[in-house]
Amino acid sequence: MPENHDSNVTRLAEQLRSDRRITVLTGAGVSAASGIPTFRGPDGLWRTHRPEELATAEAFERDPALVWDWYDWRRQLVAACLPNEAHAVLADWSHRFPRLRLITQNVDGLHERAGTRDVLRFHGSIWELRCWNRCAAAPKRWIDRTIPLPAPPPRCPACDGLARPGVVWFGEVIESDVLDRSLAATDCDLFLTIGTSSTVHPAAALVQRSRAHGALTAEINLDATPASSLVDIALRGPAEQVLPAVEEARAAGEPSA
Ligand code: BJW
Ligand code: ZN
Repeated sequence: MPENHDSNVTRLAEQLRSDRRITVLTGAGVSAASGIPTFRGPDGLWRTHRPEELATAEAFERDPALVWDWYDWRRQLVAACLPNEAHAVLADWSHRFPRLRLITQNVDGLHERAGTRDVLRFHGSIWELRCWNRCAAAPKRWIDRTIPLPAPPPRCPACDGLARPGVVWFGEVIESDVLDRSLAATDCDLFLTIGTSSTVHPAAALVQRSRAHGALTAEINLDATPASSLVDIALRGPAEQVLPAVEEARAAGEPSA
């Protein structure tokens, strides 16, 4: 841990107060300790799988069975994992601080399983499906937690056409309501970006936007990212250790009853 780590932990802990508008943005690093691989980096999913062959609408058009095989595998992997200490601290804060908003790029649902309220799912959910034809008779999206999928690729219950994973692929726009609420959440007092490489847009731009609104910004990450030089507080380390340390410092600084 860098020399100034402890003082930065204390500095961040002092910012965590009920009257503060706190916005948290999370990425794959937050779920790493749960056993869910990140995308980039030495053990990341993109080391062995090309994003353009699996995470684009063109890839799905070309080979829906291949894309579903990959999502079916990831759904089984995620189902076998549990939320970790990072999820637990953030879930606690979401109840402790009424003005906290949590935006996640993760599609795994672990923040919800840890008990976080009102999660904004920026890139959708691996547990939701959508009609590929966008037929009018089907709901916009529906939940399907069946693992493994009995006969991939799954079908739309309304038109019997292909169903697709309810996630946001490269080249696709973020759902307008989610984007609007996320942009609104950048108008905050403290913006915390955790476990994301800050390379995928528009999520990566949220931290700059919060800065423009005058927020104090902080990052928790194992490695340096494009956001590291922008933020006021950069805490280098695993989220599942740094977040409990920040929570411990916050609780220690609380006036006793
Ligand atoms: C730890 C840790 C531990 C590890 N503790 N830390 C502007 C500029 C440039 C490009 C664009 C731009 N605007 C749009 C684009 C194009 C594109 C984009 O951003 N490309 C760049 C990659 C170059 N963006 C889009 O296409 C987006 N759509 C869009 O903008 O629509 C408008 C538009 C359309 C067309 C043209 C132009 C504009 C959509 C992006 C969708 C991303 N989808 C994915 C897949 C989701 C579904 C699925 O899961 O299968 O989302 S890709 C993947 O990346 C996934 C993630 O949510 C996302 C971000 O990844 P994340 O979370 O940051 O993970 P990693 O692995 O990158 O990083 C993990 C980090 O954790 C690392 O830093 C580690 O060090 C750290 N770490 N263990 C703490 N224990
Ligand atoms: Zn349909």
